[in-house]
Amino acid sequence: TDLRIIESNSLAPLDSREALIGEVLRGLRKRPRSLVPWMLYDCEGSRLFECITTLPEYYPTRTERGILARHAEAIVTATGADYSRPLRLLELGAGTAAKTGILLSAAIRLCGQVVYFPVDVSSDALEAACDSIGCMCPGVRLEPMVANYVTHPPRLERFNGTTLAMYIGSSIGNFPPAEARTILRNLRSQLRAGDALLLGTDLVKDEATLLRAYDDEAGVTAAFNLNLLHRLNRELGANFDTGCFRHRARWNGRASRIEMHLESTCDQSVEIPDAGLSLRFAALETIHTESSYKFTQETLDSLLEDAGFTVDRTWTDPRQWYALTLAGV
Ligand code: AVI
Repeated sequence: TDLRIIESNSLAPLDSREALIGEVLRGLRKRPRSLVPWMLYDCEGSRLFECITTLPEYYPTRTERGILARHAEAIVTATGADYSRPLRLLELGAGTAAKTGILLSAAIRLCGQVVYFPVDVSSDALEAACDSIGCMCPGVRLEPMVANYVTHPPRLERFNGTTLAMYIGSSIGNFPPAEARTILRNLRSQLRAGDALLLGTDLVKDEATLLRAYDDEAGVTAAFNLNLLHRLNRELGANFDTGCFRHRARWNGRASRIEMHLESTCDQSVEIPDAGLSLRFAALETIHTESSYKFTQETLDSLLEDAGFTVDRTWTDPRQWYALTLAGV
């Protein structure tokens, strides 16, 4: 399949070296120090994230898959699509499309003609997505696109049927609220009356469950977080001693988010030659590397409404840990 490529510069930039240096300068010279989540996803980071999704403590992936498996046909039906016309499934941040096949199979059963339009910054991930969807749902037409959907929201060509946009995997939760709203507003501006959005979000729950999901027994999430320092060592010639930083997961109840930090275990100096930086870290000082926002039905509804969507229906699991919300334009 041909990949359409749109230049990108913020989510996980196609030219990551320049952006990496820019973010290191922006985030490590100020206090409190912070870096941006896309930096976690180099090759090793993406591999570690795939491992995280299978951990016993990391419930979001399997909970979302369970909701999809149970309600896929109801979700497609609730879009109100006219099955005499084709159905287009646009997926933001498709990744490897591991869960999307469930919805596409339901769409094929209900509506003969289905077009799958996955958008992702990683061409490797898109190729994997198209391979797996090609096998799982052979009747689906594939139109993949490499793009940064934050800076360059995909332009949708006119289409003689309903478009269902999917943004699942709780990825919206890794953006601060203002950015999340912008992403959804931009997406909405590409949709037309009758089209719909399916949004996957993680819900607020007891703190211990949340913390376990981001600080697992086997230490995979710790390795995922610390890999960011290995990446700066590999790509920018930095000399972080990763034995002198430790992974911390915190629940910030006021902001309703889990935060991942890297905490310095002692007073130390670090050089990052390719960014021209010399840094001093005090013992217990942290670098905030990721936030993962958790929603309630109310905060979810207002996020969608502020972005101009109307909430149609939410499907959840028996414990109400995770939500898939269908919203109209
Ligand atoms: C990709 N994203 C939805 C994950 C999350 O849960 O926020 C990233 C992650 N970070 C640590 N574990 C998983």
